Amino acid sequence: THNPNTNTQKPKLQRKPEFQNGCKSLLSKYLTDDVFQQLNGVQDKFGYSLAELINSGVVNQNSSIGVYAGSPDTYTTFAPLMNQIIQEYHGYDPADLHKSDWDVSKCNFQPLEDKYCMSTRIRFARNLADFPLGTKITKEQRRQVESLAKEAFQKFEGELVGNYHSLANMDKQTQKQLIEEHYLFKEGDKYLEAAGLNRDWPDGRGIFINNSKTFLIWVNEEDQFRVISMQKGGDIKAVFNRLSNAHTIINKVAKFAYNDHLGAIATCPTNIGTGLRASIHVKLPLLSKDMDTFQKIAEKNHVQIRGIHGEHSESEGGIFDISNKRRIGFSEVELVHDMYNGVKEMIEKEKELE
Ligand code: ADP
Ligand code: CIR
Repeated sequence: THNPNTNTQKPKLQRKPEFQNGCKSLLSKYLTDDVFQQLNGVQDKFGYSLAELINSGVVNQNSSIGVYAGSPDTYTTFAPLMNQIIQEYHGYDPADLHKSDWDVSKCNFQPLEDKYCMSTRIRFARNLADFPLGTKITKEQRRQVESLAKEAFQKFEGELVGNYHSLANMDKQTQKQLIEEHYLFKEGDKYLEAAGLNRDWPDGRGIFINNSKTFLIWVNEEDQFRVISMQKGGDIKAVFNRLSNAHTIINKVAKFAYNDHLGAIATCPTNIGTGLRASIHVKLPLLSKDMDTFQKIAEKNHVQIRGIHGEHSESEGGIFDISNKRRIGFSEVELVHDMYNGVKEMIEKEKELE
């Protein structure tokens, strides 16, 4: 059941929404009375309002962030709120400039042990310039994005060659299997729902899969594109190398929303900049019994701990998704190193406990 109207909020709220006791979202922290007064009633260049920007965090009080942008311009128009969220999450200042570096030869690490590392995945998020983001996009525009993508997929060569599968044409069993195997996005995320990102579902959504199932592109989920490289085991360099090649090719055919300060524009402020999340599914049955120590190692290395079926999911069999937390202020090479350092220290600790 997807509400088709979740993103058509009234442009001006009558009063500041309430946040429950114990609500820890960055939205609840930074939507002060002053910021609310200043931004209530304001709309960005695509007509996106404060009400739309914050609806997910108001409806879902257990959000960690609580906002989704409506267009590249949301970040500028709503800067008094967005800058503070970005500052706290990434440690990135309004005057900072985005860095990018995809030079795989600068990765000075060896593959991590397959005994602990089940699989490695690195993705980056992108959205097209000149379109609103998925929160505000129309059905027609979403279809346009999908058509442009399908055209571009035809031009892939070598290892990247594969097929596009539209979600609307996919049978339920295939969909379920692709989700379980960690290839495909889930359906019905309540955070995305409240931000209007599930409107017209499954229209315009789909997944490109290369022939060896090591290179994927999600189309029109939270971001218009999630470009993904993944394979079994802990050979981060191989996964990063494939993604780096794909990045070069894709940038030749698409014009993405981008600026020198924010880097690549993403729907969620956690994904701006590189849009890069490098993760390993790591087996840590002993370390994870001591969540305190586990968390401390994570924080020290700027990595995030997620469950095995993605964000907001649980672990299974002591396996966790460990990934770089920051996506901006550091280059792709540096962020992959964050993930590597975190996982390496966690494996070392696990060995001590064996
Ligand atoms: P993202 O932020 O990249 O969109 P999610 O947390 O929503 O990621 O996870 C998307 C999917 O990718 C989930 O099915 C998750 O289990 C899978 N995934 C993430 N990291 C890995 C990994 N290292 N190996 C295999 N699957 C992974
Ligand atoms: C939250 O605030 O908890 C959700 N809106 C998710 C935030 C970060 N994750 C994401 O963008 N995938």
